[in-house]
Amino acid sequence: MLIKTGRDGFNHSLSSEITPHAVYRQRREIMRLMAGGAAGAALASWAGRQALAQAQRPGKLAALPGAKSAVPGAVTMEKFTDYKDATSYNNFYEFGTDKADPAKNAHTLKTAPWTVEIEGLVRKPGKYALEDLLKLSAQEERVYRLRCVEGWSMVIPWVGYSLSKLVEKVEPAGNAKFVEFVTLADPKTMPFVGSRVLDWPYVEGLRLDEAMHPLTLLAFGMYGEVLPNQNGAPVRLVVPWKYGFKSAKSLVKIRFTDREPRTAWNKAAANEYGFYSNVNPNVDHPRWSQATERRIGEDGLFAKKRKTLMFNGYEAQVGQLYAGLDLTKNY
Ligand SMILES: Nc1nc2c(c(=O)[nH]1)N[C@H]1C(S)=C(S)[C@@H](COP(=O)(O)O)O[C@H]1N2
Ligand SMILES: [Mo]
Repeated sequence: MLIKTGRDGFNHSLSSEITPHAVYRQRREIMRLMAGGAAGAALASWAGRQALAQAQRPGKLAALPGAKSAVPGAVTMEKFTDYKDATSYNNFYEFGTDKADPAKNAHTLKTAPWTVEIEGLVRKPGKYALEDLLKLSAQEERVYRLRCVEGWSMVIPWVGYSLSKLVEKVEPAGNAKFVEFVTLADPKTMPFVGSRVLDWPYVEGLRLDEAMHPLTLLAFGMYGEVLPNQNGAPVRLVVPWKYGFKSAKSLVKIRFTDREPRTAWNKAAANEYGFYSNVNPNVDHPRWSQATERRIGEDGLFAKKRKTLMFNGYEAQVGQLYAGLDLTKNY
């Protein structure tokens, strides 16, 4: 029988067996059943109620729901990475270079108040408060693969909207060809800003047409909640067909230019990290192969590596952006 013991009124020995990811998916299943009129049966089960209670807040952060995206290719059906893995295995060098560092150190990041400044070759420059950015367009859920150049990948349900919505609103000038993304570099709250690992602030860039592609996501949340600090709160980019480092976290400035921006990784090692950084299994990183990847959460003894897909599996959607470009030279 069910004994109410835990803080949230449920039996903890049982709840500990349910991962946030599992309950999140269960909740979606419940929503589906409810829509189909089978709500009674689903909700009658304890597991269902547990799922509903926990999954609404997998990380106990503020809820940020998004409607399922209708953008072609925006929702992969692959299994989500566990919320716990997605929030404890991170790259966010401002908080340390070890994968566990951001989860340990990023609590010092102050995410409110937050503004994103729009500048450069644009008709409507200015500072946009996060609250206004959040409301600029409807929040969508996008389930994207994200592949790191180091050879690991995750599948994450992001919440946000196409960056193109913001770009259209600020009206780039006719001579704007590139977009530069500048992230926060605050030595007071970011312990590794000042270290020599990178030339701070962390800067990334896209061609304007890449920035305008509907899959390029301005993300405010994941797993139905606002972003945890270590994942780039309060707002970041997610560019699913490019290596993870293109997806700049904790954005403070978006600058429109007529020249290809110099990016943080390109400055650090130009021969290893080109401007395009499209996921391409046929172009090795100078120090290792990019042919396969390890999906985070599948690292058991018998876990097989996965073959990395061209453009991380988004070739049908984005391949035409690079027609005529030599992808072995433009890596
Ligand atoms: N500001 C900033 N953004 C960043 C990074 C960083 O170090 N600083 N790392 C990048 C890299 S290398 C990757 S793989 C992804 C990782 O995102 P995740 O930790 O949310 O999975 O963030 C990217 N964005
Ligand atoms: Mo990365």
